[in-house]
Amino acid sequence: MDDAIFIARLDAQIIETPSWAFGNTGTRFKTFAAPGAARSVWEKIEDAAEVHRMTGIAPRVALHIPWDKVDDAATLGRFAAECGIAIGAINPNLFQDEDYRLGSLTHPDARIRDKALAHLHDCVAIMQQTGARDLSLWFADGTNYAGQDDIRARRRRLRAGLQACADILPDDARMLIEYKFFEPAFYYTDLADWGAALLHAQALGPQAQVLVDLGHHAQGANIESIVAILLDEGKLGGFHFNARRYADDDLIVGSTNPLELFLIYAELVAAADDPATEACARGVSYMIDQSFNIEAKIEGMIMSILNCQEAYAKALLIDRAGLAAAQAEGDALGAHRILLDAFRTDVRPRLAAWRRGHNLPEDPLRAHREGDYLRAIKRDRGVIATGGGYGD
Ligand code: LRH
Ligand code: MN
Ligand code: MN
Repeated sequence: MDDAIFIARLDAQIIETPSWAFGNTGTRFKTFAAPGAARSVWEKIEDAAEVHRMTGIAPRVALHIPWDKVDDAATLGRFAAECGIAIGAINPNLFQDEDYRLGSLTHPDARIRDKALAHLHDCVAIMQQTGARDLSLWFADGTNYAGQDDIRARRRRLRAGLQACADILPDDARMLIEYKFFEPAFYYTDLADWGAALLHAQALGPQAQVLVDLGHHAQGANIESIVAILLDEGKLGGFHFNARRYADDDLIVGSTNPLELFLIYAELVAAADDPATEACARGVSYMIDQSFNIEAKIEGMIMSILNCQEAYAKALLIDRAGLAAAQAEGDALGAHRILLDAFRTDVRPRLAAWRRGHNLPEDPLRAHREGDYLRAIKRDRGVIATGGGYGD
């Protein structure tokens, strides 16, 4: 690929960080306190801005409401701008309230469904005041036992709630419907897979699209093919990037599955060059969804961002003409080798050059580790007490 195009494509790649990665989080067994971890939404925004200063490609931070206490959204939006970033997707939390024991929008009781809808209303208001474009929807709704509830009735309640949400969405906004194959429900999940999410998104119209969280699939699922299908339907709205080995592990992106990450980017790059899918591909929101336990938070996030950029850069280098020719000839291994050639290319020198060209630190991880920001937050924020986990 021509160097100028390669650089222009890298310039256009923007990845959003999640506010919830910067505070102390853990597993249900233990939350370890990290020195300097963010204590408020303001500090989370400052940390996200540090990730952007180091990498140059993370200019937005997603919020999770009410994990992030947002009393004055407009002021928060201005604060983010002063820090050099913008507010990204707004994630309503419809899973941590006593009332949601049997579901939120799917709950058998209309009063609880209305409560969930009222929260969606509040989140849309935050979008309007912060200029956020995406409402990112994940529902923990499901059942634990066969017969616990009527599956079709739940599905209809969910559709009605999603439709009510679509009705209040600003014209230029999108609702991204995320799926997850299990957890916290263990028998039936109302949005368990991309098919369930896609059917709702298709019924709701152009503002509704599907969000793919890499950690939300069964072992061995071919995520890149799901990505290709959603792109082809014009319904891929965004990603929650992370890595998994077992379930929803939320590990550093590309740490367990670099080939898979590359193949996902390969689909995105191909779709962006195809007039039939270009618009959808270029509208995709790239977001990270991680919650660290033992890792240093900002450092871990920088690593995730860099791993995404590396996978993307490799995907840009795929010999598309050669691949198309090999595919047309039915040369299975020839085509496969073309993909692997790109995957095996060491793009680090080119990415270092790209950073030099943008006055960014050539080694963002090192610059952060040795920089003033980390020293200052460790000194000023200290270590805050965390929950133990089970039994607390
Ligand atoms: C659920 C999920 C969803 C939540 C986030 C914290 O597992 O992926 O996106 O909002 O984690
Ligand atoms: Mn997610
Ligand atoms: Mn998840």
